[in-house]
Order: sequence, then C-alpha cells, then structure tokens
Amino acid sequence: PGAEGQAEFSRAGIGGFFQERPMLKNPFLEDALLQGYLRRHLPSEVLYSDLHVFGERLVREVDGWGRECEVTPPRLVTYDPWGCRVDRIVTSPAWQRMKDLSAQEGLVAIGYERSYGEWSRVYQMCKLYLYSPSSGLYTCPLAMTDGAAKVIQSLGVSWPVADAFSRLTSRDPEHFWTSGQWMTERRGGSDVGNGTETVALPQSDGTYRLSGFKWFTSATDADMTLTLARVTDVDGQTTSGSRGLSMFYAAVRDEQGMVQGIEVQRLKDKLGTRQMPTAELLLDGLPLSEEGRGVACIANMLTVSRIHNSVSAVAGMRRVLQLARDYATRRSAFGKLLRDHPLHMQTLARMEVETRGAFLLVMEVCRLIGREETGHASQLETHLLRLLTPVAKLYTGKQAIAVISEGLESFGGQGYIEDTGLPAMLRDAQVLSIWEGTTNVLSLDVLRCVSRSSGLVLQAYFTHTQSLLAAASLPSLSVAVRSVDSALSGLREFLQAAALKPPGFMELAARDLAYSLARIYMGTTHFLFDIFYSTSLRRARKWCEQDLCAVVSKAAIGSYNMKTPPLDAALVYEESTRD
Ligand code: UCC
Ligand code: FAD
Repeated sequence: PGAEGQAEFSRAGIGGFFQERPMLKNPFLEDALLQGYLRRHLPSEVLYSDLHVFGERLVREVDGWGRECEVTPPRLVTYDPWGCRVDRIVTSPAWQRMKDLSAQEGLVAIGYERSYGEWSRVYQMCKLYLYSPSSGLYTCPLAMTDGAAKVIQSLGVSWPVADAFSRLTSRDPEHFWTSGQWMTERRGGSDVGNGTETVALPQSDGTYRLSGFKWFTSATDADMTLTLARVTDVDGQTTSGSRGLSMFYAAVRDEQGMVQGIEVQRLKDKLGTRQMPTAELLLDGLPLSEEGRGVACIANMLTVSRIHNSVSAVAGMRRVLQLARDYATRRSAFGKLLRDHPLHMQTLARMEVETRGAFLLVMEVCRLIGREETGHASQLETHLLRLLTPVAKLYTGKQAIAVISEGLESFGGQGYIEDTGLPAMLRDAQVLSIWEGTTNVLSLDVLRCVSRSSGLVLQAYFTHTQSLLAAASLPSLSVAVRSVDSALSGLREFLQAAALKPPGFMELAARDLAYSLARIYMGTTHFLFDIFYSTSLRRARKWCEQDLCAVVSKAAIGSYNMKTPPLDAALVYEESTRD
C-alpha cells in the first residue's frame, strides 16, 4: 500500500474515537456550597475575588505543579561526590514552587493576620480546601507549620522561637519556613507516651542534645521541627510514660540550608503521599525550646493539624466529584451520556450528600477555632471544639477514602489508570485515617475528652444540636427533623444507660459513638444550610435516610457486651471457642 494506505491502516489500528478527558475548572466557581457558605458568613468582595483569582491560578499552573510533584518524588542524597555525609533531600522544582506559593498566598499567614477577625480561620481553611487537591501534598507541611505556629503562639512568642514564629507565618517566600511534627517512634505512634525512646541530655549552655530515632518524619525538608523527648537527670535516668515527655524546638538547617544535628536514615517507600518526603531520622544535638508537659503542649499542634486533615479530606471528595460531574457530561454508555443514567446520578448524588455533610462539619470546626483564637468562644463553643475536632478528623478521613474510591469507579477503567492522575487521589486519601491519630485512637480521644470534662463536652453537644434542630422548623423537613431528633434522644438514653455499664463497655462503643456524633451533627448542619441557602431541601432529607445513631442500634443487638472481646479475638484468630 502507498503512503495514503498506511495512514488509513494505522488509523484503523487505533480507531478514530478518543474519549474527552474530565476538565478541571475553577474550583471556587464550581463550588456552589462553598460560595453559599461564604455568602452567608463572610460577605466580602475582596475575599471572593481572592478565592476566584486563586481558583484560576490553581487550574492554570498549580495543578500541573502538583502532578509534577507526584511524578518527580523526592530523593535522598546521603553522600556528596567526595564521600562527605550530606543527607540532602532533593525535591522537585515544583515542590519548591509550592513553598513560595504558600507564602505568597498566605496559606498559613491568613490564620494569624486575622484580617477577618473570628472568620479568619474559615477563610484560611477555604483557601486550603481549594488548594489541597492540586497541592501535590504540600498541604502536609503547611498543616504542621500552622500547628507549630499555634503551639508557639500559645506558649508565648518570645526567644528562642520568636524568629521562627515570624517565619512560619510569613508571606515572604524568602523568609517563610515550614515545620515538622516529629512524634512517632518505632515502638509507637499512637501510644507516644510509652513509645518515645528519644532522650534529651542537658548541655552546659542550657540547651539539650537529643538522641533518638524518629520513625516517621514527614516533610523532612522542613526548616524546623517540634518533637518529643525524655530529659535525663543528673544520674542519666528518665521518667517513663507520658509524664516524662518534654517538647523541643529544633531549627534543623544551618545558614546554608544544610541539615544540622540530624542523620536521615532513609526515605520511606509509601503507598501514597509520594510527592512528600517521609524519612526515618536519627536526631542529635538539637536545642531545647520548651521543657515539660510534652504531650499537653504538642496537643495544640495536633488540634490544628487534625483540622487541616479534615479540610484535605473534604477537599479530596469535592475534587473527585467535580471531575466526575464533568466526565458524566462527556462520556456516553448505552446510547446516552452518563449524566442521563439515573443510577449513575444516584451514585454521584450520594457522594455529593456525603461531601456536603463533611464540608459543613469541617467548616463548623474551623468557625469554632476561629472564635476561640479571637476570644469570642463561649464555654460551650470551647467544649464543642474539643469534641468535634477528633470527630471531624476521624469521620471525614474515612469518608474521603470511600467517596474518592467511588469517584474513581465513576470514570470506569480510566479511574484506575495511573497517568490520569486519578489513582493518586485514592492513595493520598488512604493516609488521612492513619496519620494524626488513627480512627480508633481518635475515638478513644473522644471518650477521654468526655470523661475529663465530666461530660460537659457532651452537654455542649446536646445543647447545640437541639438549638440547631429547633431552628429547622420547616414542614417539608419534618420527617428528617424527626429522625435526627429521635437519634439525639436515642443517643442521650444510650449514654445514660452506659454510665451504669462495666468498664470496657464504652471502649467497645467508642467508634460507633464517634460516628453517631458526626452523623447527627452533620444532619443538623445540613438542615440549616438547606433552609438558608438552598432551593432544595432534598440533601438534608437524604442525609437522614441513613442510620444516624449506629451506637444505639449496635447496643440493641449486644455489640458492646463484655463477652464480645474474647469472641471477637476468637473470630479473628479462628480459635475454637464456645459461643
Ligand atoms: O502523623 C503525624 C503527622 C502527619 C502529617 C500531618 C498532616 C496533616 C494533614 C495534612 C493533610 C494533607 S504527627 C503524629 C501524630 N500523632 C498522633 O496523632 C498521636 C496519636 N495518639 C494520641 O493522640 C494519643 O491520644 C496521645 C498521644 C495524645 C495520648 O497520650 P497520653 O500521654 O496518654 O495522653 P493523656 O495523658 O491523655 O494526655 C496528656 C495531656 C493531657 O493534658 P493535662 O495533663 O493538662 O490533663 C490531655 O488533656 O495532653 C492533653 N491532650 C489533649 N489536649 C491529649 N490529647 C489532647 C487533644 N487531642 N487535645 C487537647
Ligand atoms: P499503631 O499505634 O501501632 O497502631 C496500629 C493499629 O492499632 C491501628 O489500627 C490503631 O488504630 C490500633 N490501635 C492502637 N492503639 C489502640 C487502642 N488503644 N485501641 C484500639 N486500637 C488501637 N508521625 C509523626 O510523628 N510525624 C510525621 O511527620 C509523620 N508522618 C507520617 C507520614 C505517613 C505517610 C504515615 C503513614 C505516617 C506518618 N506518621 C508521622 C506516623 C503516624 O502518625 C502514625 O503511623 C500513626 O499515628 C499510627 O501509629 P503507629 O504507626 O505506631 O500505629
């Protein structure tokens, strides 16, 4: 065949049809919920314009950098060509651009400038929410940076961390620093109190030398870190458990940007978050900034980074939905577009309802921290913040994995194809329920904050949800309101009965309790949002179609009976026991 024939042949080989890809559009303009929420709470043209322009920038350039971070993961250079130990972590140019952008856009600074008063945190978190899915996981170092700034601020911005604070909260890329949050050791990441082996040896100049092995250290390219260690006394002895832990500040780079006092063992080979370096570190010779009450001090960091985690979770859900929604207008099956298949739309609608619930819960937590930081929070709101922070983190972490997984399926086989960029979303989501406290550990944190407040956090929860319900008096919502109301009553009765149960009962119920608190709360926020901003009340009603209070239904079937732990163990290990 001649040249023309060959062309025809090669064309026939691959066929003439090419599926249009899902298009990323300005995530701010695409997000009616976000816009509605801001219109209600923060009606500021300057702010909308900032988010609008930022949304354009994300589509035009930043999303591409995020992809570049994924395909050019960091690498560790242990030695220089002359054999000297350097432990240099080489990140992609895109990762470095993310750092500059984070400073310029004020992604940490906004929370501390407080130009919008008590709403500054909401503004900051909305911006991070837009940024997160395009950030190539740069939101991870930002979360820890924000957490470190919060810890320093709560301790008092003075020597030796005053300069660090100004850097962490700077908008100047030349001045901006990021921070690590290095807590986890080989013996334990959840049980930090028993797992920490790092010791701090007092030096004659008042500083401390740290000696230990941090097993997971994300954003190892950070400029500083907060970490935990046990101070040794004159006899070289340490105090065991949590009470022996102190928190330390360490600037981890010298003037030339080379790591100081640290040996990087290796970079982790991870399922996801590959854009970001996570290393194993041997710490040495780091100066002390704060001694004593290590866990309690670093808890402020945990609060902030858990909120970031929740924001990233809901952001991932929103992004996969935006893409899935677009794809459904471009892809046909069985003679019509996916958007015209009722079952496909039902699937996306369920994802949408989950995402809305998550968004509203997370924004509530952001609103509360903003009020607390500006001195506006009532006692009730302070209790709510303490309770809802772990609840939001644990619930949205799990929701994100489920929604993003469903989202991948909505692209069919293409959702599984690496260079579409879609699988990375699922891989990156998987970590959201692990780091910053696993689901179980946070469920137990919920129990702990309930008992340490003598139940006041729960009282705050009931008072607040009841008041939200009372405001949702539309007749068209009555069935849904009734179901939330009855879930709340069930929960209250359950908790009263639980007080009489043997120790261990609530531990078994902890996860279901946390889920119930999340679902009921999301139900009430759905109502209010739909009433105030939406023409349709369907989403609130749809939310209430699920079991809002699993802890009650599970208790009814004896799930928390004290006979169950050995039976569960037998089930897991297939031992033969009599039921
Ligand atoms: O994973 C990590 C970084 C990953 C990257 C970050 C990305 C963020 C999102 C980005 C999105 C893309 S860093 C490692 C994170 N590790 C954890 O989260 C540890 C999980 N384990 C726990 O949370 C445990 O519950 C522990 C470690 C807190 C338990 O320790 P203790 O010592 O047994 O705890 P205690 O005795 O209950 O608490 C000691 C003190 C108490 O204060 P005082 O002494 O005044 O009564 C507690 O009230 O700490 C206080 N405390 C808290 N305060 C403990 N937890 C909290 C809390 N959550 N909030 C306030
Ligand atoms: P374990 O504590 O061993 O937990 C194992 C399992 O046991 C979990 O399912 C847990 O839920 C369950 N479990 C534990 N205790 C209980 C209990 N009392 N009741 C019921 N179930 C329980 N850490 C840092 O400090 N800094 C970092 O920068 C950092 N970056 C990370 C980056 C990545 C990509 C990952 C994956 C982890 C990172 N971590 C970091 C570590 C992370 O915080 C810990 O892995 C996490 O807190 C869990 O600790 P662990 O791995 O020791 O698990």
